Amino acid sequence: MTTETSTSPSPSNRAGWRSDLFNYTRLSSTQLSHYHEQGYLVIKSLLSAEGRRTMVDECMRAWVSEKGPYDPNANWLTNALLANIHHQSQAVRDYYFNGPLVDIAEQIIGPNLKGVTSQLTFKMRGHTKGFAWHQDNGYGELEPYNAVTCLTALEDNDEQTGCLWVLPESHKLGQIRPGLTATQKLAGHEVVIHPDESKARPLPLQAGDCLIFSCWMLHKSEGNFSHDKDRRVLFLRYADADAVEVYNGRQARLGRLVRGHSAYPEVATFEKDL
Ligand SMILES: O=C(O)CCC(=O)C(=O)O
Repeated sequence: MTTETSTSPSPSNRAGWRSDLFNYTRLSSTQLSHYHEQGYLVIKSLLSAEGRRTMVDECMRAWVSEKGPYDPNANWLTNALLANIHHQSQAVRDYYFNGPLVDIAEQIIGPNLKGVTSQLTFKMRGHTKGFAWHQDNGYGELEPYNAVTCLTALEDNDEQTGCLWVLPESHKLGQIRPGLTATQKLAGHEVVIHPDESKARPLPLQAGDCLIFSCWMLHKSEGNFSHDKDRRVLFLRYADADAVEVYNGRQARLGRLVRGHSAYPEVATFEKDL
């Protein structure tokens, strides 16, 4: 399911950043039902053309300075991920902390919210390794189980360049524990689930569109088999402000509070002045 956005800024946002970079929207009840029933939703045009340009420029500066040119011999995670991109890009920081996804995450999760992951997930041309079927909660189980992953396309993508695939309604399976040890997780082992793929569907996105899905949604992507196009996505994740890391002695997940309040003082102050 895809949806259109309006361009009116959220009344709840504070002043002081370039809101012309983003298109604000609220989910309709039909959209919310689709998200809860199917486990995912595509939202059109959350980035304006200027927002996408600014974000790509800032992200590429960070990517090139850290990664250099694509190296087929590098580890797959090195080639695919750049963590904490909001530390290096103002446009990402504004989008993550004050952009339209905050309103959307609030509608799904509730009034108390934190941002728990920001990273680039890129498959530059030549990068033909995909991501196997997994749940994002399989890489790091957060509770409560209502965290939302948001993948914003920085350019048009499709099956050739390695768009996302989802298995609609698979979030109803609940938490799947892939059995990786803490050491394997730290070493970057890949979570691999083998579901019945007969109902899987590719979700090509246009630049500026955002695919959101549940922490239990099974998703995968193939590699980028284009010779002249990159597949660049901004990956953000939001969770309840009191969400804990089940795999880490149920300690509070650190993440910037973007709405409401947290019972954990370490969350209330985390990246507050960033
Ligand atoms: O970027 C992709 O193609 C897949 C990313 C993904 O599945 C993830 O980071 O959880």
